[in-house]
Amino acid sequence: MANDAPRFTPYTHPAGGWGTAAATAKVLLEQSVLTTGSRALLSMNQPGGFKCPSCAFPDPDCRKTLEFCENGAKALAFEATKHRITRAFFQSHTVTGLMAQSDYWLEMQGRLTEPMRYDASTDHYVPCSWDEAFALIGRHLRALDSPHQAEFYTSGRTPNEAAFLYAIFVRAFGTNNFPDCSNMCHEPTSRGLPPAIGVGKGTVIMEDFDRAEAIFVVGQNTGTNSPRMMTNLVEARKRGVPIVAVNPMPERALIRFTAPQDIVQMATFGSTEIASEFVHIRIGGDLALLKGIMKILFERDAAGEQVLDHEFIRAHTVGFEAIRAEALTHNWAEIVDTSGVSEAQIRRVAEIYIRSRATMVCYGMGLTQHQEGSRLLQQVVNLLLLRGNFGKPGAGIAPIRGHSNVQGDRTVGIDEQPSQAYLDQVREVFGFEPPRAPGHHTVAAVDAMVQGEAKVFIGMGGNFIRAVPDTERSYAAMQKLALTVGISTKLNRGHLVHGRDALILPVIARSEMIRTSAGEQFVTIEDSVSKVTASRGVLEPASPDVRPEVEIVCRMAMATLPDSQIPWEHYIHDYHLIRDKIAEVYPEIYSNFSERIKDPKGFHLDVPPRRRTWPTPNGKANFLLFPGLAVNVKVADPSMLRLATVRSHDQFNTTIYSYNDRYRGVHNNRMVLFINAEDRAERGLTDGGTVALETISEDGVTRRVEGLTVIDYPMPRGAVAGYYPELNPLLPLEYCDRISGTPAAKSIPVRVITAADDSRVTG
Ligand SMILES: Nc1nc2c(c(=O)[nH]1)N[C@H]1C(S)=C(S)[C@@H](COP(=O)(O)OP(=O)(O)OC[C@H]3O[C@@H](n4cnc5c(=O)[nH]c(N)nc54)[C@H](O)[C@@H]3O)O[C@H]1N2
Ligand SMILES: Nc1nc2c(c(=O)[nH]1)N[C@H]1C(S)=C(S)[C@@H](COP(=O)(O)OP(=O)(O)OC[C@H]3O[C@@H](n4cnc5c(=O)[nH]c(N)nc54)[C@H](O)[C@@H]3O)O[C@H]1N2
Ligand SMILES: [Mo]
Repeated sequence: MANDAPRFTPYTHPAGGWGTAAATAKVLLEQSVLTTGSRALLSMNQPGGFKCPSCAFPDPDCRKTLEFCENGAKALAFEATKHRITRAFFQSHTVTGLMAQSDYWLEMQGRLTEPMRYDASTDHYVPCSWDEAFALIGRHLRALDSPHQAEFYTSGRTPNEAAFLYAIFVRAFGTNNFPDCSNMCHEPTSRGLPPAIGVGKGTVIMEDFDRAEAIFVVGQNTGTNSPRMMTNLVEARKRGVPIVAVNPMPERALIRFTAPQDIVQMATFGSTEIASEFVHIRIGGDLALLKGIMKILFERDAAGEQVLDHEFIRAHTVGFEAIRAEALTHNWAEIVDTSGVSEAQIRRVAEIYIRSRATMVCYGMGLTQHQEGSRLLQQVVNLLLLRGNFGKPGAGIAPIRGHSNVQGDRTVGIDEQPSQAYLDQVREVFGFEPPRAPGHHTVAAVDAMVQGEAKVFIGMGGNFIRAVPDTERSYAAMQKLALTVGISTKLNRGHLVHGRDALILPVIARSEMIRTSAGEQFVTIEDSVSKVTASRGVLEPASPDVRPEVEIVCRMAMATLPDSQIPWEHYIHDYHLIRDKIAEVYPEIYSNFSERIKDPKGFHLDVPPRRRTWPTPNGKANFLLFPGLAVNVKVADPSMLRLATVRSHDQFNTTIYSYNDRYRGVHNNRMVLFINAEDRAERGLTDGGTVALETISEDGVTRRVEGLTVIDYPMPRGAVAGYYPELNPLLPLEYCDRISGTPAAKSIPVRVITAADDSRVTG
């Protein structure tokens, strides 16, 4: 159909608005859930209802309107879909056959309905009972020479209750191998911020958006990945608050937005200008921008202007002199060259920062996924400290988290480097000695598979193999394992790239009811601003044979640790008992959990920097030095381009909802390369032509992706972009942040290969 032909037509309307309304209706219709879906939408993020399964952005306490979010609705529609995968489906497809299908096709098959076991003799998944499945897991885990030969992955949709028990089970089994989706995501936040301010979390709450006098949105595609935050940005702009958007891609919603909740704006086709300054940064140019702003602050301070909060700096911080001296060493030519931003614009941005008495910096993967992501974030902290932007209304650092409960999972123990204090509490409360040595994060887990050290992989949600770097090497490594287990709602690549034994264990989803012998249960979620709320599903489970994640964790534990003294059986039925244990293990933040969670609005966990208290070793906020302007290792090759792998508007991580990316004007194609027209012309390429990309690396491995359509796009010179996960084969496993191990998925050094290049090589 002509309609399905790939095409690129620049999007010139405001983001949001009627396009959003239409897209929501379409997706509910396609998943055949128009009535149940819209009914469920009414309970989403409402007191007594369930938490949106999409992103981690908080929902407001007091907005009267239905919180309407196109991508939240999509996530729900795909979860509440009428389509089902039954045993007949697996009977009619071999795993090899399924492997040839696209991620989109796999997703469209619908919800998993019963446990399945891989049968190597026929290359089919075949039905197995839950008892058999747990027995197989127990057998494999008990047969290992060491508990460290197993990897226990978590993805951030898993609720607190399941994650907490999973952490206890795995530690009782004997390892800290907790690769987590956050290891590919906000780990630079978790590791980079603690030495600076004492916590690895954001320091703002929802109300701060209403009090901020300037908001920075750096390396985050808000309109697509945290659409509910657009409401806050629109409201801020209406109050006249300047918004500085820093991004190599002029993301449409950061330029102009129509709030779908705003009846007047919808009726009049009105819209709000979002960014008062759009900073078209080079990939990896943010450090230079930050240093430029700081240089201006220091120079104006030296000239006697009141631009720094000296009182705050004196009372609360250490390390000021060193970072000042370093920032002043950089000259404008190098700052402008590295950032790609003019001195005049950096001065305008600095002026906005200086005039604001309360500034928030929100950021996403555009800052975290670089080789020095953790240290880059420490420079964001430096900038904020200079004007005392912590512990006052409207100010602070705001990592915009990904998965809806990714922050919560970390809080309740999913951590490969747990603190000794937590381990002591676990010993105290559960009466066993947990392992003390650090375990594997995601990259280390893949490496252990490559080295042949890992034997068992258990995935609590997510799509590990499709999310990790170095696709080809990772697939091969995964296939060497003795057992792989996918605990999932939907079929994904992770079930098809499997070990010798493999299980698919289908779960009850966020929007669905959990009923046990003790009655209906609810779970809890912690959002990006450390607010904990209850989530109660309202829909019937996808099939009678799907199970809650809590039950699956407990039964894995019972099958693996038959002598365990922990009352796993009780936790299956009564989630209050789990929350009581969370309160015992974390008395400082979770005391009285069961009582406090009764408040339908939830409660905030304590974040000490909000009180200007710094749980760092020296009890101060630390200015941390990071000399230079580069966040990635320099590559000498003059043909090099920096590739950012990003999300389209129609995907949730590895889940592909469609082949369109409305706001970027792309239709029916995900194999695209966004490139600056001059970079394109210099390479003799044509707009709309087809090329391959190859990674520039020194490890002798060829990493190449073929068949990418070239699209002229307003990218800065030297920067290109394309979609994750299709481009993951280009990302070397070792190419990650030194401190946090987070893959540098936003700055892969690549070169473009054309058919002519290939014929020169071979001819
Ligand atoms: N609908 C939807 N919602 C989601 C998700 C989803 O896939 N779909 N995923 C969830 C998850 S797990 C996460 S982590 C978040 C991700 O949300 P985001 O952080 O918004 O994720 P990305 O799309 O990876 O890209 C972020 C932005 O970084 C920019 N960027 C790239 N390189 C640089 C750079 O060097 N500097 C700067 N300043 N910017 C740069 C890109 O142009 C892009 O706009 O969203 C969550 N919410
Ligand atoms: N190149 C590149 N790679 C990246 C990124 C990038 O920007 N570029 N981003 C990284 C980031 S930020 C992240 S967070 C990771 C994402 O990595 P993951 O979190 O592992 O991936 P998802 O695609 O979110 O996982 C989707 C699967 O989760 C399962 N699922 C959905 N809901 C539930 C539920 O309620 N319970 C359970 N048990 N299972 C459920 C479904 O089966 C679905 O197929 O990818 C990372 N990889
Ligand atoms: Mo993420």
